[in-house]
Amino acid sequence: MSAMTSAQDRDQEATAILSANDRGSFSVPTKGLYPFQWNWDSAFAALGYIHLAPQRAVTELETLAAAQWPDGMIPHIVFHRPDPGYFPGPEVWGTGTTPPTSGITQPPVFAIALARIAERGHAGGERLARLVSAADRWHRWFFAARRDEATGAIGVVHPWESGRDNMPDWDGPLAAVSAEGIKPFVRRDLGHVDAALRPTQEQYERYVALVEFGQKVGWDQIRLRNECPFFVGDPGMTAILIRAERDLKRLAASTGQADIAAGVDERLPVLLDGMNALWSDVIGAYTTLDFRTGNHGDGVSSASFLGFLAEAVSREKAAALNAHFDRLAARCRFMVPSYDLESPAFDEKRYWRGPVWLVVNWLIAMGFETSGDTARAERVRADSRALVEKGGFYEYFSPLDGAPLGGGDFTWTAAAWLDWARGG
Ligand code: 9WN
Repeated sequence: MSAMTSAQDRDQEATAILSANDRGSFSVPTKGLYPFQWNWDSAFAALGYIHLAPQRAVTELETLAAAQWPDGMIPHIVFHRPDPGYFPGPEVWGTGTTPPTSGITQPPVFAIALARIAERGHAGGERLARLVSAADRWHRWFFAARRDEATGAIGVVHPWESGRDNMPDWDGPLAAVSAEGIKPFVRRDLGHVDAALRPTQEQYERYVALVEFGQKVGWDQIRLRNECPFFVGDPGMTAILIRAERDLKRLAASTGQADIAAGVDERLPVLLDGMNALWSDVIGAYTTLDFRTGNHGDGVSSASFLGFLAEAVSREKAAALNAHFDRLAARCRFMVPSYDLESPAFDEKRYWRGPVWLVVNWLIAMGFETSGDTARAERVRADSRALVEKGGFYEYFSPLDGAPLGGGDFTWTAAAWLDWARGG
Protein backbone atom coordinates (compact mmCIF):
# COMPACT_ATOMS: atom_id res chain seq x y z
CA MET A 1 0.00 0.00 0.00
CA SER A 2 1.41 3.44 -0.89
CA ALA A 3 2.17 5.89 1.93
CA MET A 4 -0.80 8.00 0.88
CA THR A 5 -3.81 5.92 -0.07
CA SER A 6 -6.73 7.49 -1.85
CA ALA A 7 -9.83 8.38 0.12
CA GLN A 8 -11.83 5.95 -2.00
CA ASP A 9 -9.51 3.05 -1.20
CA ARG A 10 -9.69 3.95 2.47
CA ASP A 11 -13.46 3.92 2.19
CA GLN A 12 -13.38 0.34 0.97
CA GLU A 13 -10.85 -0.61 3.62
CA ALA A 14 -13.08 0.85 6.35
CA THR A 15 -16.02 -1.17 5.08
CA ALA A 16 -13.90 -4.33 5.10
CA ILE A 17 -12.72 -3.66 8.69
CA LEU A 18 -16.26 -3.23 9.99
CA SER A 19 -17.24 -6.45 8.33
CA ALA A 20 -14.15 -8.36 9.60
CA ASN A 21 -14.78 -7.20 13.19
CA ASP A 22 -18.50 -8.02 13.00
CA ARG A 23 -19.43 -11.02 15.16
CA GLY A 24 -23.04 -11.12 13.93
CA SER A 25 -24.91 -9.23 16.63
CA PHE A 26 -22.00 -7.26 18.08
CA SER A 27 -18.61 -6.01 16.94
CA VAL A 28 -15.17 -6.27 18.53
CA PRO A 29 -12.91 -3.18 18.61
CA THR A 30 -10.17 -5.14 16.87
CA LYS A 31 -9.31 -8.79 16.77
CA GLY A 32 -6.63 -10.07 19.15
CA LEU A 33 -6.07 -7.07 21.41
CA TYR A 34 -9.77 -6.52 22.26
CA PRO A 35 -11.81 -9.67 21.54
CA PHE A 36 -15.09 -8.72 23.30
CA GLN A 37 -17.83 -6.09 22.99
CA TRP A 38 -16.85 -2.73 24.46
CA ASN A 39 -19.49 -0.21 25.37
CA TRP A 40 -18.54 3.08 23.71
CA ASP A 41 -16.77 1.27 20.88
CA SER A 42 -20.13 -0.29 20.03
CA ALA A 43 -21.90 3.05 19.94
CA PHE A 44 -19.29 4.30 17.45
CA ALA A 45 -19.51 1.05 15.48
CA ALA A 46 -23.25 1.71 15.19
CA LEU A 47 -22.50 5.16 13.76
CA GLY A 48 -20.40 3.44 11.12
CA TYR A 49 -22.98 0.76 10.35
CA ILE A 50 -25.56 3.48 9.62
CA HIS A 51 -23.72 3.98 6.33
CA LEU A 52 -23.43 0.31 5.42
CA ALA A 53 -26.25 -1.71 6.96
CA PRO A 54 -28.50 0.48 9.13
CA GLN A 55 -30.33 -2.44 10.74
CA ARG A 56 -26.98 -3.77 11.93
CA ALA A 57 -26.52 -0.44 13.73
CA VAL A 58 -29.73 -1.06 15.66
CA THR A 59 -28.68 -4.63 16.51
CA GLU A 60 -25.33 -3.42 17.86
CA LEU A 61 -27.10 -1.24 20.41
CA GLU A 62 -29.69 -3.92 21.19
CA THR A 63 -26.97 -6.45 21.99
CA LEU A 64 -25.29 -3.94 24.27
CA ALA A 65 -28.58 -3.06 25.98
CA ALA A 66 -29.29 -6.76 26.54
CA ALA A 67 -26.32 -6.80 28.95
CA GLN A 68 -27.80 -3.96 31.04
CA TRP A 69 -27.65 -4.67 34.77
CA PRO A 70 -30.83 -4.69 36.87
CA ASP A 71 -29.66 -1.43 38.47
CA GLY A 72 -29.51 0.23 35.00
CA MET A 73 -25.75 0.19 34.38
CA ILE A 74 -24.65 -0.78 30.89
CA PRO A 75 -21.25 -2.36 31.52
CA HIS A 76 -18.00 -1.44 29.83
CA ILE A 77 -17.23 -4.94 28.46
CA VAL A 78 -19.59 -7.76 27.55
CA PHE A 79 -17.77 -11.10 27.42
CA HIS A 80 -20.02 -12.89 24.92
CA ARG A 81 -17.56 -15.72 24.30
CA PRO A 82 -14.49 -16.88 26.21
CA ASP A 83 -11.16 -15.64 24.86
CA PRO A 84 -7.86 -16.08 26.70
CA GLY A 85 -6.26 -13.23 24.71
CA TYR A 86 -7.41 -10.43 27.01
CA PHE A 87 -6.72 -9.56 30.64
CA PRO A 88 -8.74 -9.06 32.81
CA GLY A 89 -11.33 -11.56 31.64
CA PRO A 90 -14.68 -12.38 33.24
CA GLU A 91 -13.19 -14.59 35.96
CA VAL A 92 -11.13 -11.66 37.23
CA TRP A 93 -14.08 -9.27 37.28
CA GLY A 94 -16.26 -11.88 39.02
CA THR A 95 -19.51 -9.98 38.57
CA GLY A 96 -21.58 -13.18 38.25
CA THR A 97 -23.83 -11.67 35.56
CA THR A 98 -25.35 -13.37 32.52
CA PRO A 99 -23.86 -12.64 30.03
CA PRO A 100 -20.58 -12.18 31.91
CA THR A 101 -19.57 -8.51 32.01
CA SER A 102 -17.10 -6.17 33.67
CA GLY A 103 -18.31 -4.29 36.75
CA ILE A 104 -17.89 -0.70 35.60
CA THR A 105 -19.30 1.43 32.79
CA GLN A 106 -17.98 3.62 29.94
CA PRO A 107 -18.97 6.97 28.35
CA PRO A 108 -22.67 6.99 27.32
CA VAL A 109 -22.38 7.57 23.58
CA PHE A 110 -25.32 5.14 23.19
CA ALA A 111 -28.14 7.74 23.04
CA ILE A 112 -26.06 9.99 20.77
CA ALA A 113 -25.75 7.11 18.28
CA LEU A 114 -29.37 6.11 18.75
CA ALA A 115 -30.54 9.64 17.94
CA ARG A 116 -28.57 9.53 14.67
CA ILE A 117 -30.09 6.16 13.79
CA ALA A 118 -33.61 7.34 14.56
CA GLU A 119 -33.25 10.69 12.80
CA ARG A 120 -32.27 8.88 9.64
CA GLY A 121 -35.38 6.74 9.96
CA HIS A 122 -33.66 3.44 10.67
CA ALA A 123 -35.49 2.66 13.92
CA GLY A 124 -39.00 3.32 15.12
CA GLY A 125 -41.97 1.86 16.98
CA GLU A 126 -41.53 -0.58 19.83
CA ARG A 127 -37.96 -1.35 18.89
CA LEU A 128 -36.91 2.26 19.25
CA ALA A 129 -38.97 2.75 22.41
CA ARG A 130 -37.18 -0.18 24.08
CA LEU A 131 -33.76 1.30 23.28
CA VAL A 132 -34.91 4.71 24.52
CA SER A 133 -35.99 3.08 27.80
CA ALA A 134 -32.62 1.35 28.11
CA ALA A 135 -30.81 4.66 27.62
CA ASP A 136 -33.10 6.30 30.17
CA ARG A 137 -32.43 3.63 32.80
CA TRP A 138 -28.71 3.96 32.20
CA HIS A 139 -28.75 7.76 32.45
CA ARG A 140 -30.71 7.53 35.69
CA TRP A 141 -28.12 5.07 36.95
CA PHE A 142 -25.34 7.61 36.19
CA PHE A 143 -27.24 10.18 38.20
CA ALA A 144 -27.65 7.81 41.14
CA ALA A 145 -24.35 5.95 41.12
CA ARG A 146 -21.73 8.20 39.50
CA ARG A 147 -22.81 11.74 40.43
CA ASP A 148 -20.95 13.58 43.13
CA GLU A 149 -23.78 14.95 45.24
CA ALA A 150 -21.86 18.06 46.30
CA THR A 151 -21.09 19.30 42.78
CA GLY A 152 -23.43 17.45 40.41
CA ALA A 153 -20.49 16.31 38.26
CA ILE A 154 -20.14 12.75 37.01
CA GLY A 155 -17.12 10.84 38.23
CA VAL A 156 -15.42 7.55 37.45
CA VAL A 157 -14.49 4.82 39.94
CA HIS A 158 -11.84 3.39 37.62
CA PRO A 159 -9.73 5.07 34.92
CA TRP A 160 -11.06 2.44 32.46
CA GLU A 161 -14.51 3.85 33.04
CA SER A 162 -13.52 7.15 31.42
CA GLY A 163 -12.35 5.34 28.28
CA ARG A 164 -9.19 7.51 28.48
CA ASP A 165 -7.39 5.04 30.66
CA ASN A 166 -3.94 6.40 31.52
CA MET A 167 -4.51 10.11 30.96
CA PRO A 168 -1.97 11.93 33.20
CA ASP A 169 -4.65 13.53 35.39
CA TRP A 170 -5.57 10.11 36.76
CA ASP A 171 -2.00 9.66 38.10
CA GLY A 172 -2.52 11.69 41.30
CA PRO A 173 -5.79 10.03 42.39
CA LEU A 174 -4.44 6.62 41.34
CA ALA A 175 -1.39 7.09 43.57
CA ALA A 176 -3.78 6.88 46.55
CA VAL A 177 -4.85 3.37 45.49
CA SER A 178 -2.73 0.69 47.11
CA ALA A 179 -1.85 -2.31 44.99
CA GLU A 180 -0.42 -4.23 47.92
CA GLY A 181 -1.58 -7.81 48.23
CA ILE A 182 -3.32 -7.99 44.84
CA LYS A 183 -3.46 -11.38 43.14
CA PRO A 184 -0.61 -11.97 40.68
CA PHE A 185 -1.62 -11.54 37.04
CA VAL A 186 -0.22 -11.71 33.52
CA ARG A 187 -0.98 -8.87 31.13
CA ARG A 188 -2.09 -9.91 27.67
CA ASP A 189 -1.96 -6.52 25.94
CA LEU A 190 1.84 -6.65 25.67
CA GLY A 191 1.57 -9.75 23.50
CA HIS A 192 -0.25 -7.62 20.92
CA VAL A 193 1.28 -4.13 21.20
CA ASP A 194 4.70 -2.63 22.07
CA ALA A 195 4.98 -1.87 25.82
CA ALA A 196 6.10 1.72 25.07
CA LEU A 197 2.64 2.43 23.65
CA ARG A 198 0.63 1.01 26.57
CA PRO A 199 0.02 1.92 30.24
CA THR A 200 2.83 1.00 32.64
CA GLN A 201 2.95 -2.06 34.93
CA GLU A 202 2.48 0.16 37.98
CA GLN A 203 -0.71 1.59 36.48
CA TYR A 204 -1.97 -1.91 35.65
CA GLU A 205 -1.43 -3.07 39.24
CA ARG A 206 -3.60 -0.24 40.49
CA TYR A 207 -6.23 -0.96 37.83
CA VAL A 208 -6.37 -4.51 39.16
CA ALA A 209 -6.51 -3.29 42.77
CA LEU A 210 -9.61 -1.25 41.83
CA VAL A 211 -11.22 -4.33 40.25
CA GLU A 212 -10.56 -6.22 43.49
CA PHE A 213 -12.15 -3.36 45.43
CA GLY A 214 -15.29 -3.69 43.30
CA GLN A 215 -15.46 -7.37 44.15
CA LYS A 216 -15.01 -6.59 47.83
CA VAL A 217 -18.18 -4.48 47.83
CA GLY A 218 -20.04 -7.10 45.74
CA TRP A 219 -20.18 -4.69 42.78
CA ASP A 220 -22.71 -2.59 44.70
CA GLN A 221 -22.46 0.55 42.56
CA ILE A 222 -23.66 2.98 45.21
CA ARG A 223 -21.08 1.61 47.65
CA LEU A 224 -18.48 1.96 44.93
CA ARG A 225 -19.29 5.64 44.52
CA ASN A 226 -19.26 6.20 48.26
CA GLU A 227 -16.29 4.07 49.28
CA CYS A 228 -14.00 3.47 46.32
CA PRO A 229 -10.55 5.03 46.96
CA PHE A 230 -10.73 6.34 43.39
CA PHE A 231 -13.68 8.59 42.54
CA VAL A 232 -12.75 11.38 40.18
CA GLY A 233 -14.90 13.92 38.34
CA ASP A 234 -14.45 13.61 34.60
CA PRO A 235 -15.22 16.40 32.12
CA GLY A 236 -15.38 13.78 29.34
CA MET A 237 -17.97 11.62 31.03
CA THR A 238 -19.99 14.61 32.27
CA ALA A 239 -20.10 16.40 28.90
CA ILE A 240 -20.90 13.24 26.96
CA LEU A 241 -23.72 12.43 29.38
CA ILE A 242 -25.14 15.95 29.03
CA ARG A 243 -25.14 15.66 25.25
CA ALA A 244 -26.66 12.16 25.51
CA GLU A 245 -29.36 13.50 27.85
CA ARG A 246 -30.35 16.13 25.29
CA ASP A 247 -30.50 13.47 22.60
CA LEU A 248 -32.53 11.21 24.90
CA LYS A 249 -35.03 14.00 25.45
CA ARG A 250 -35.57 14.43 21.72
CA LEU A 251 -35.84 10.68 21.23
CA ALA A 252 -38.36 10.35 24.06
CA ALA A 253 -40.44 13.18 22.61
CA SER A 254 -40.50 11.34 19.27
CA THR A 255 -41.60 8.04 20.83
CA GLY A 256 -44.21 9.65 23.10
CA GLN A 257 -42.33 8.66 26.29
CA ALA A 258 -43.11 11.95 28.05
CA ASP A 259 -42.03 10.75 31.52
CA ILE A 260 -38.54 10.09 30.18
CA ALA A 261 -38.31 13.60 28.70
CA ALA A 262 -39.48 15.05 32.03
CA GLY A 263 -36.76 13.10 33.87
CA VAL A 264 -34.11 14.63 31.63
CA ASP A 265 -35.43 18.11 32.44
CA GLU A 266 -34.92 17.40 36.14
CA ARG A 267 -31.40 16.03 35.82
CA LEU A 268 -30.00 18.43 33.23
CA PRO A 269 -29.59 21.57 35.40
CA VAL A 270 -27.80 19.54 38.06
CA LEU A 271 -25.42 18.06 35.50
CA LEU A 272 -24.75 21.48 33.99
CA ASP A 273 -23.80 22.78 37.44
CA GLY A 274 -21.55 19.75 37.69
CA MET A 275 -19.85 20.63 34.42
CA ASN A 276 -19.14 24.11 35.76
CA ALA A 277 -17.62 22.63 38.90
CA LEU A 278 -15.05 20.87 36.71
CA TRP A 279 -13.66 24.19 35.51
CA SER A 280 -10.18 24.89 36.85
CA ASP A 281 -9.35 28.57 37.11
CA VAL A 282 -5.68 27.68 37.37
CA ILE A 283 -5.61 25.84 34.05
CA GLY A 284 -8.37 27.87 32.43
CA ALA A 285 -10.12 24.72 31.20
CA TYR A 286 -12.34 21.84 32.27
CA THR A 287 -10.18 19.33 34.11
CA THR A 288 -10.66 16.30 36.33
CA LEU A 289 -11.63 16.87 39.96
CA ASP A 290 -10.61 14.35 42.60
CA PHE A 291 -13.74 14.12 44.74
CA ARG A 292 -11.76 12.46 47.55
CA THR A 293 -9.28 15.35 47.92
CA GLY A 294 -10.85 18.31 46.10
CA ASN A 295 -7.83 18.61 43.77
CA HIS A 296 -8.24 19.53 40.12
CA GLY A 297 -6.16 17.82 37.45
CA ASP A 298 -3.21 19.78 36.21
CA GLY A 299 -3.53 19.85 32.50
CA VAL A 300 -5.55 20.51 29.40
CA SER A 301 -6.65 17.23 27.85
CA SER A 302 -8.79 16.30 24.89
CA ALA A 303 -11.66 16.00 27.39
CA SER A 304 -11.36 19.73 28.13
CA PHE A 305 -12.64 20.41 24.59
CA LEU A 306 -15.48 17.92 25.02
CA GLY A 307 -16.93 20.67 27.22
CA PHE A 308 -18.47 22.17 24.08
CA LEU A 309 -20.71 19.10 23.81
CA ALA A 310 -22.50 20.29 26.94
CA GLU A 311 -23.67 23.39 25.03
CA ALA A 312 -23.52 25.63 28.07
CA VAL A 313 -20.05 27.11 27.86
CA SER A 314 -19.97 30.77 28.87
CA ARG A 315 -18.35 33.26 26.53
CA GLU A 316 -15.32 33.60 28.84
CA LYS A 317 -14.84 29.88 29.16
CA ALA A 318 -15.20 29.38 25.42
CA ALA A 319 -12.53 32.03 24.80
CA ALA A 320 -10.16 30.33 27.25
CA LEU A 321 -10.73 26.89 25.69
CA ASN A 322 -10.30 28.25 22.19
CA ALA A 323 -7.04 29.90 23.17
CA HIS A 324 -5.77 26.51 24.40
CA PHE A 325 -6.98 24.88 21.20
CA ASP A 326 -5.21 27.43 19.02
CA ARG A 327 -2.00 27.17 21.08
CA LEU A 328 -1.99 23.38 20.58
CA ALA A 329 -3.06 23.67 16.95
CA ALA A 330 -0.03 25.85 16.22
CA ARG A 331 2.30 23.08 17.42
CA CYS A 332 0.49 19.85 16.54
CA ARG A 333 0.35 18.86 12.93
CA PHE A 334 -2.59 16.65 13.89
CA MET A 335 -5.20 17.77 16.36
CA VAL A 336 -6.39 16.90 19.02
CA PRO A 337 -3.69 15.49 21.32
CA SER A 338 -5.09 13.56 24.28
CA TYR A 339 -2.90 15.65 26.59
CA ASP A 340 -1.26 19.07 26.49
CA LEU A 341 2.02 18.76 24.59
CA GLU A 342 3.53 21.51 26.73
CA SER A 343 3.02 19.45 29.89
CA PRO A 344 5.96 17.37 31.20
CA ALA A 345 3.53 14.42 31.34
CA PHE A 346 2.94 14.55 27.57
CA ASP A 347 4.06 11.38 25.81
CA GLU A 348 3.64 11.45 22.05
CA LYS A 349 3.16 7.69 21.70
CA ARG A 350 1.84 6.31 24.96
CA TYR A 351 -1.86 5.59 24.79
CA TRP A 352 -3.89 8.44 26.36
CA ARG A 353 -0.90 10.58 27.35
CA GLY A 354 -0.57 12.41 24.03
CA PRO A 355 -1.82 10.48 20.98
CA VAL A 356 -4.85 11.48 18.91
CA TRP A 357 -7.94 9.26 19.01
CA LEU A 358 -10.39 9.64 16.15
CA VAL A 359 -13.49 8.98 18.21
CA VAL A 360 -12.66 11.72 20.67
CA ASN A 361 -12.08 13.94 17.66
CA TRP A 362 -15.50 12.91 16.37
CA LEU A 363 -17.10 14.14 19.61
CA ILE A 364 -14.97 17.29 19.81
CA ALA A 365 -15.90 18.22 16.24
CA MET A 366 -19.55 17.67 17.09
CA GLY A 367 -19.19 20.02 20.09
CA PHE A 368 -17.53 22.75 18.00
CA GLU A 369 -20.14 22.34 15.29
CA THR A 370 -23.00 22.59 17.79
CA SER A 371 -21.55 25.76 19.22
CA GLY A 372 -21.32 27.27 15.72
CA ASP A 373 -17.53 27.02 15.45
CA THR A 374 -17.34 25.45 12.01
CA ALA A 375 -13.69 26.43 11.49
CA ARG A 376 -12.35 24.54 14.51
CA ALA A 377 -14.71 21.63 13.81
CA GLU A 378 -13.29 21.41 10.29
CA ARG A 379 -9.69 21.59 11.52
CA VAL A 380 -10.40 18.55 13.73
CA ARG A 381 -12.13 16.65 10.93
CA ALA A 382 -9.51 17.50 8.30
CA ASP A 383 -6.67 16.39 10.58
CA SER A 384 -8.52 13.15 11.35
CA ARG A 385 -9.04 12.40 7.69
CA ALA A 386 -5.39 13.15 6.97
CA LEU A 387 -4.28 10.75 9.72
CA VAL A 388 -6.24 7.89 8.19
CA GLU A 389 -5.23 8.72 4.63
CA LYS A 390 -1.59 8.69 5.71
CA GLY A 391 -1.54 5.86 8.24
CA GLY A 392 -4.65 3.70 7.96
CA PHE A 393 -7.16 2.56 10.57
CA TYR A 394 -5.08 2.39 13.72
CA GLU A 395 -6.20 2.70 17.30
CA TYR A 396 -4.44 6.05 17.81
CA PHE A 397 -1.84 8.33 16.19
CA SER A 398 1.03 10.65 17.06
CA PRO A 399 -0.18 14.27 17.06
CA LEU A 400 3.28 15.36 15.89
CA ASP A 401 4.03 13.24 12.84
CA GLY A 402 0.85 11.20 12.49
CA ALA A 403 2.58 7.84 13.09
CA PRO A 404 -0.10 5.14 13.42
CA LEU A 405 -0.02 3.44 16.85
CA GLY A 406 -1.59 0.67 18.95
CA GLY A 407 -3.87 -1.92 17.39
CA GLY A 408 -4.60 -2.00 13.65
CA ASP A 409 -7.86 -2.54 11.71
CA PHE A 410 -9.76 -0.70 14.39
CA THR A 411 -13.56 -0.64 14.29
CA TRP A 412 -14.17 2.81 15.71
CA THR A 413 -11.49 4.47 13.59
CA ALA A 414 -13.10 2.93 10.51
CA ALA A 415 -16.56 4.01 11.71
CA ALA A 416 -15.53 7.63 12.31
CA TRP A 417 -13.90 7.72 8.88
CA LEU A 418 -17.00 6.33 7.20
CA ASP A 419 -19.27 8.75 8.99
CA TRP A 420 -17.18 11.72 7.86
CA ALA A 421 -16.53 10.34 4.38
CA ARG A 422 -20.26 9.84 3.86
CA GLY A 423 -21.19 13.28 5.08
CA GLY A 424 -22.10 12.47 8.74
C1 9WN B 1 -9.85 -1.23 28.78
C2 9WN B 1 -11.51 -0.90 23.43
C3 9WN B 1 -11.05 -0.09 24.63
C4 9WN B 1 -11.55 1.35 24.58
C5 9WN B 1 -10.87 2.23 25.61
C6 9WN B 1 -9.37 2.08 25.47
C7 9WN B 1 -8.97 0.61 25.63
C8 9WN B 1 -9.19 -1.17 27.40
C9 9WN B 1 -7.77 -1.67 27.52
O1 9WN B 1 -9.63 -0.17 24.65
O2 9WN B 1 -9.29 0.21 26.95
O3 9WN B 1 -11.20 -0.91 28.69
O4 9WN B 1 -7.61 -2.85 27.85
O5 9WN B 1 -6.82 -0.90 27.29
O6 9WN B 1 -8.69 2.88 26.38
O7 9WN B 1 -11.25 3.58 25.45
O8 9WN B 1 -12.93 1.37 24.77
O9 9WN B 1 -11.17 -0.24 22.24
